[in-house]
Formats: sequence, structure tokens, C-alpha cells
Amino acid sequence: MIKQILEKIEAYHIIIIHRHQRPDPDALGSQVGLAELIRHNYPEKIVKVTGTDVPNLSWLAQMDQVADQDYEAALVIVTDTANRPRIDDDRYDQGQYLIKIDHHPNEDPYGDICYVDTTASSASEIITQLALSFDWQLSDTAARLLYTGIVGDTGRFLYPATTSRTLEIAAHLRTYEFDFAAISRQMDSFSLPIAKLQSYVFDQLQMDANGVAYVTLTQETLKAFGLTDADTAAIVGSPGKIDCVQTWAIFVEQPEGHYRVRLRSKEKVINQIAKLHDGGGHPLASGANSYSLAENQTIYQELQALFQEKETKTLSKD
Ligand SMILES: [Mn+2]
Repeated sequence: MIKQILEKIEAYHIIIIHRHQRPDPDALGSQVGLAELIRHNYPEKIVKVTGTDVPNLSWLAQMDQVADQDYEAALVIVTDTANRPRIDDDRYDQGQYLIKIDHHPNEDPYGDICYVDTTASSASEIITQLALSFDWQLSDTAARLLYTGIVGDTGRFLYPATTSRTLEIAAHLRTYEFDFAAISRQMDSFSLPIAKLQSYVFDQLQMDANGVAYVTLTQETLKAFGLTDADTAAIVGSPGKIDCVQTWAIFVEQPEGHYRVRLRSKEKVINQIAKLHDGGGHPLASGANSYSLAENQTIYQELQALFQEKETKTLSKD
């Protein structure tokens, strides 16, 4: 399959790369990192990246202008996106050929080629590995983007998805010229409004005796801090910093009234609960949607129930 991916990249003159909505550093790093790699190794090709620009990640990458007619003869590659509805820019199916490259559970196997490696820490790790197996030259710019993606999805090499291969690939990327310390610092700092939101989350967190915790962020609260739903990504890991918290949910009220639910866990697998509530994701990091306060309570009770059963699925920390 790796060989077919290379054949397709070599066969097409125009390549358009997509990633998921509300991008994180791995979405942008894998998308724009791949674009940089192709531009660097095939300077004659036209490579474009598309999606909505997000201000908080403008230091990492910017999107291109892509016209509808660009798709007519294009190869389209989508990175870091498990499900078709989450792809940013719905013209992804307007090209001649479609390739999915991802590391999330393959619940929506779209694309003419669907390359999914759930053992990879990040899409950026997969892209780097593909580049090495294609014998491509890496560039400083591509290395910076891909390294940033890996740092983002591993929480600076902290999360269980960090493997020895992740570290080998990161070590290889570090041989290129870019300010890796500045990237880590950038990704470990937050704005004053986020600091205040974090303080609110710690203050308002509800927790049971087993360390199952939740907090609700209403539109009113977000407005008071001058923040939006997208900003809550910065505090999603915060409850987990408390030693006695095991599993947690953050209910973020949306302008339309429903709740975006961010689910995280240290050991107990929680993505089956996300799937029950219009969501999905990784075993220990999932997202869902809830359509009432009562459903929020149901989700919290389902998380609590994980600790009342004798045998529940856990993910080992290797
Ligand atoms: Mn990712």
C-alpha cells in the first residue's frame, strides 16, 4: 500500500491536501508537513493545502487559496481525519483520486487508498515514516511541522501513544534546523484568559470517590472569559493533572444549545461511551455530543459505572 501511495503522488501534477476541522498541531503538521515534503522532492508539482485558518495556530502554518477547478485533475490526500464529516473543506471528494492517511481507529474507511496505522502516535509520525520509506529528502521546514505534530499529539512525549518508534522518528526530525525548544515552550504556554479558564475548571470540577470527574462550561462562562469552544482544547487535559482524577468529561455548551463533550481517561477505555453519544475517537481520548443536561448526567453515570464493574477494559501504559 505504501508503494501505491508513492506511485499516486508521483503520477499527479496537482495535489491538494486536507485535514480535519478545528485543526490541532498534528492536523496542520501532517497536512502542511506532507505538502512541504512533496514540494521539496518534486519542485515541479503544484501542492496546495486547504481548510479554515485558525488564529491560535497561525504561528505553525497558513492555508492556500484553492479554486474549484484545481480539483479537476487533482490527487486529494486527507491526513489525521477519521470520519468524512470531520474533513475540513467538503470538496475533498472532487478530485480524481483520494487517499486517507490517519492514525485514529478506522471507523470510516474512505478513499481509494485508506492507509491507517493506529499504532502511530500521530499522523505526523506516519507522514515522516512514509517519507523515510520513500527515500525522500526532508527539509528544515517539513521537519519543524512534523515534529510539532508529534509533540502536539503526544503531549510532548507524555501520552501512552508515545512509542520507541515515535522517539526514533522525533530524534531523526531533530537533526534538522529548527527551534525545537521554542516549539515546546509555545505548546506549553497559554494566554491569561486560558489561565483563568483553567482555574475555573479546577475550582468547579465535580468528582466522585473513584476519581470520575466532570465540569460544565456554559456559553455564559466562556463569554465571561472572552473565549470560545475552540479555546477549550487548551484545558481538556487539565483535570488529569490532579493525581486522584482517573476519568473525566468536559461538557462545553455550544451556541446552538447542545453540548460538545470532551472525554479523557488515564486507564479505563472510554470511546465506547463516546460512540453511544454521537461521537468516537481514541480509547483514552474521545469526543461526543450531548443534546441535554440530562444526557450529560447519563454520560457521567456511564463513566462512573466503569469503576463499578469488576472487569472493564483498560489500556496498558506501554
Ligand atoms: Mn492526530
